[in-house]
Amino acid sequence: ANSISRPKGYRVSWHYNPAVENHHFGQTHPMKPWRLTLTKSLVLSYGMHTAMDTYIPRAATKEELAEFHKDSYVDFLSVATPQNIYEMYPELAAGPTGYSSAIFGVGDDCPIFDGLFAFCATYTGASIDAARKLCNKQSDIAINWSGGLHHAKKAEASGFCYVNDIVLAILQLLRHHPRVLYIDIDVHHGDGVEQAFWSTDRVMCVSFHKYDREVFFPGTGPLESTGPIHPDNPGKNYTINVPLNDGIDDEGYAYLFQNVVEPTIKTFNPTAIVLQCGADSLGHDRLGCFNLNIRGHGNCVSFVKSFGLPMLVVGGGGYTPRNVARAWAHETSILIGADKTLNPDLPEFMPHREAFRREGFTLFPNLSAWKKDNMNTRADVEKIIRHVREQLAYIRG
Ligand code: ZLV
Ligand code: CA
Ligand code: ZN
Repeated sequence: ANSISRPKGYRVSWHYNPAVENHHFGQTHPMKPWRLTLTKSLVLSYGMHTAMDTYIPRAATKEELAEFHKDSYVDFLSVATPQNIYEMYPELAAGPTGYSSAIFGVGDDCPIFDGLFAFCATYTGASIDAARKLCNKQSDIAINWSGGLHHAKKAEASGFCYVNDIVLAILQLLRHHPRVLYIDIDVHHGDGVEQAFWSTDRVMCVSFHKYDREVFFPGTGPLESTGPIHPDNPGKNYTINVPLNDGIDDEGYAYLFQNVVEPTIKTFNPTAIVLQCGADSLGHDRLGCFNLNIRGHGNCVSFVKSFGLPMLVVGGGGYTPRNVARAWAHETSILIGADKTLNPDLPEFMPHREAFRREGFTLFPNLSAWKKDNMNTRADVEKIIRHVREQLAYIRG
């Protein structure tokens, strides 16, 4: 049916194994793999796959996961099932529902569900595959919408994330790339990636997020958190945090994003960029509190792409599935250079079209009109930009 010509002068690859769609965190859990089904449906129905190399990557192996994660944690993930978890760890049994204490971070946010290991190995396999295609220059921009699970730690699941596919992908990139810039526009702080590369000057981590230490998960990522304090530690100043209040809009976010990202790229001089595109920073997200529209979110992708560096693009959070799919389909079109020509009206014939009925069958519904006022003042934004510029004065690319 539809087809889109390949971008001129660069190659884009799409890494997706639909096996991720077979897994569910539980009926009431906000993380819905269904958003990936809807994203795929839009990408294919618009014909965007014809402009990319598409790969169905194999699952990551235990050995591959152990390049970052602790062996005992990988072993645990590979054997734990809803059936055997209480036998293996009786201390987890709290009562009829839930777990009492956290073993490897397992609990209500990170339940043990059927096929958990296959799910983790599948989304991670796609990020590792994407990174390898960038390393051997078979691709200039590699996309894995099923990845981006930025909270996972070396031996701990956290915030819906079990295996940190981003860390594993960056470790692949570091085999060929001297400096990797990580940028995270998920509404939550990218704490797992930050922690993994806290003490190195080869990876610079930049996260934009809602910050409220007491009430908003994970409670880390203040402006002052810029790496280790010790003057001899190479990671000092190689972390940038952009803490935000509720309700930031397209204009404020674009201004901040450009004034943080551009000087960071010019100073750090990365040879590759990893962009985490968590879509819970959109307005109307079930867990988020920002006010971005699909175009406002996508402008971050366009801006990063404009530097022309090898790019790994991953998904992340996003809890209103139809809007997640709209954002990631739009961002796919940006990455293949087709955003100006794509019809904003959704294809007339496509699987699951009904899921998009509520806001009208458009890629760009108005997501600004909702409960959150913008609590970020001009002074807050200028303070952040000033702080980042002062910080960057300490580093050399
Ligand atoms: O989008 O959770 O607030 C990347 C990502 O960044 C918490 N968790 C922790 C602290 C105490 N718990 C709450 C436990 C609740 C367990 C289930 C929910 C269930 C229904 C609706 C909302 C939640 C929920 N959980 C909302 N926020 C949380 C956070 C974790 C957020 C992870 C974001 C992941 C994929
Ligand atoms: Ca973030
Ligand atoms: Zn998030």
